[in-house]
Amino acid sequence: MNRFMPKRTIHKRIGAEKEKNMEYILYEAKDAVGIITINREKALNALNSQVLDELNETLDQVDLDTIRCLILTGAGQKSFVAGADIGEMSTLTKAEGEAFGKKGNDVFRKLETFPIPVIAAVNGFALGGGCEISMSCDIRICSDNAVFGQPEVGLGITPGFGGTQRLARLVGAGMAKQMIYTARNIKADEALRIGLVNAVYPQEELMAQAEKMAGTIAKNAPIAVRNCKKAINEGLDADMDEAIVIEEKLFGDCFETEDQKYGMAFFLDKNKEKVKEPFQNK
Ligand code: DAK
Repeated sequence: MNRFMPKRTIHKRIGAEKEKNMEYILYEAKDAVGIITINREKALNALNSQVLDELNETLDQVDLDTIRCLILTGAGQKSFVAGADIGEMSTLTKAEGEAFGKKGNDVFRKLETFPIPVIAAVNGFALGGGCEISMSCDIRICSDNAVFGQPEVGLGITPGFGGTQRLARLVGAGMAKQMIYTARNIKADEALRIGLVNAVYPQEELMAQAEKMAGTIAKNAPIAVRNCKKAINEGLDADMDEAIVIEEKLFGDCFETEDQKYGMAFFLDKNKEKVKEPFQNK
């Protein structure tokens, strides 16, 4: 079996034992899709240290043998994540501030480089660290009441969880600078127009649409999907000559895998008899 090959096992509810100990993160596996919900609704799902620790632990527990796409969302209908926890941050010393920043950056980077795609289903406010965590995901879709913004300069700080970097890469430097310098929030329609989100849905449809997209991704060859994520992410940080070599290697890596044999055999099998369901967990 190829080193990239997920075991074709029936999925199970993952991390079930540890889940009990989590106060602010809910995790549910639905077939090959894992749904992570930041569950701190009273504080509009603001990110404190405990939320970041639990999110980190949850990601470590995702069963990559069976889960092929993750969805990240917030509890309730008002907020995805209203930023880093301002109450907790207000009393931090310089050293504690650095430690908090590192904790956030580590978990955001873990999401960004997670082997399988992550869809942010932004169900309301995505401010400061909330906008930043959505940008660490591969794809953002949002509800029609979503609000995005980087309000940090109004609080006397710069964005600290990658906002200056990821926003500029996603929407261009000019638009990112305008959003960050003015600290102006934007609504869902504007976020769609500038390319910060891929689609806007009525709130009640958001999760169904996220699950539909995740399900579509999960049906495709898992090794190829993972390699595409790696190629896009690593290629964006390289110049074109290096980027093409990165793609070449990841393309080559797909060959001799069961997925590649299966996918191509399925195409070539005119009657679709010998190979019925490519890429599905057995
Ligand atoms: N932190 C803590 N609590 C928050 C919060 C937050 N970011 N946002 C909301 N809450 C709490 C409110 O305090 C309130 O709590 P109670 O009073 O009920 O106990 C509850 O959630 C409901 O909020 P509101 O009563 O304010 O609800 P409204 O509908 O009136 O307003 C709002 C919703 C989202 C417009 C408003 O809550 C708001 O403006 N929230 C703050 C948004 C914000 O500024 N977010 C950015 C935070 S700065 C770093 C790395 C990263 C960062 C920092 C450092 N390092 C590298 C060190 C990141 C910074 C940020 O994210």
